[in-house]
Amino acid sequence: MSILRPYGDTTGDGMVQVSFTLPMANSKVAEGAAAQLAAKMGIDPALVVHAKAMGPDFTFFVVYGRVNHLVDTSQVEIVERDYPLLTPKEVNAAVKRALRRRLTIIGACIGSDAHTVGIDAILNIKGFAGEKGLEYYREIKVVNLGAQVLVPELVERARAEKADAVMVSQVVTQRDAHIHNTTTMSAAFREAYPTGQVPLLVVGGPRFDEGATGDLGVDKVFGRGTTPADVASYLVHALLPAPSERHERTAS
Ligand code: B12
Repeated sequence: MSILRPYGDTTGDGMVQVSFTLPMANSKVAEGAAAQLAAKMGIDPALVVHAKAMGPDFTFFVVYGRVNHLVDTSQVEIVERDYPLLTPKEVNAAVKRALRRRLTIIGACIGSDAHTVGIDAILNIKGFAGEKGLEYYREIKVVNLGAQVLVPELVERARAEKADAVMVSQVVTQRDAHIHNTTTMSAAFREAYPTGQVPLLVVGGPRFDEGATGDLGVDKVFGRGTTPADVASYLVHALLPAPSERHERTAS
């Protein structure tokens, strides 16, 4: 069945729970304002189940209620992985066969962002979700620049290392910092490199839209839950010739 309603207490009852903050002191009026907002969001009836002062001028709310909207799962648009998932051994073999040198990738958290846990999960040997990070791959050289790297510094280092791919992490989304920083980064690479020679630009973070590559000016966007194998397999897919072409090249 493609048409669904949310589930709260019983199947199909349409019940949801939302939370938000209003810039008002905690009071009965503030609770009424929260209920009014929820009604305008299509939650009816809306029950304010939690209200807590966040300092003198703000209140945090949790509202529980019924939405009238239906979800049509046949209309959902997602970005599917369109390349095979490879083991570290397969990735190493593919790189060795196609390049006859190691693949160099350079990673960083750019701008003021100091959230390195995500990119370290992908790059560091300790890895993520039971998978080892890209440092574990013999045929991949990882240069991890860490936190709060300035874009000009990243570009300069990428050139010095002759990086095949640049991996940027952005976790903070306040004032759309992740979008501004990423578009600044991709523009800087396009300006610094001749056309057709820009390294593969990859960005990741929990609040990116994976379908936004065009708007961000990057080759690939990875969201929450990404694992090192997803990324290593993508590098093989995007940077190396397809297996049949690889074979032809070796044969000729
Ligand atoms: C740990 C943490 C911190 C630590 C960071 C330590 C460190 N060395 O990273 C510290 C305490 C320093 C910190 C500071 C701040 N934090 Co903080 N932090 C968090 C927290 C709790 C967890 C983040 C995390 O580590 N997740 C685990 C990793 C594994 O997940 P991930 O980052 O999503 O990464 C995965 C994917 O997204 C993807 N990925 C990520 N990057 C990349 C890159 C590439 C190339 C690829 C392929 C994939 C990829 O792969 C990863 C594995 O699957 C989050 C809340 C939360 N629960 O998420 C808040 C959170 C991110 N922080 C927040 C804030 C506001 C801050 C501060 C501004 C707080 C303050 N007022 O000082 C500062 C900012 C510091 C700065 N200059 O950046 C907010 C951000 C809100 C927003 N809308 O932007 C959050 C969401 C908390 C909240 N709910 O308010 N924080």
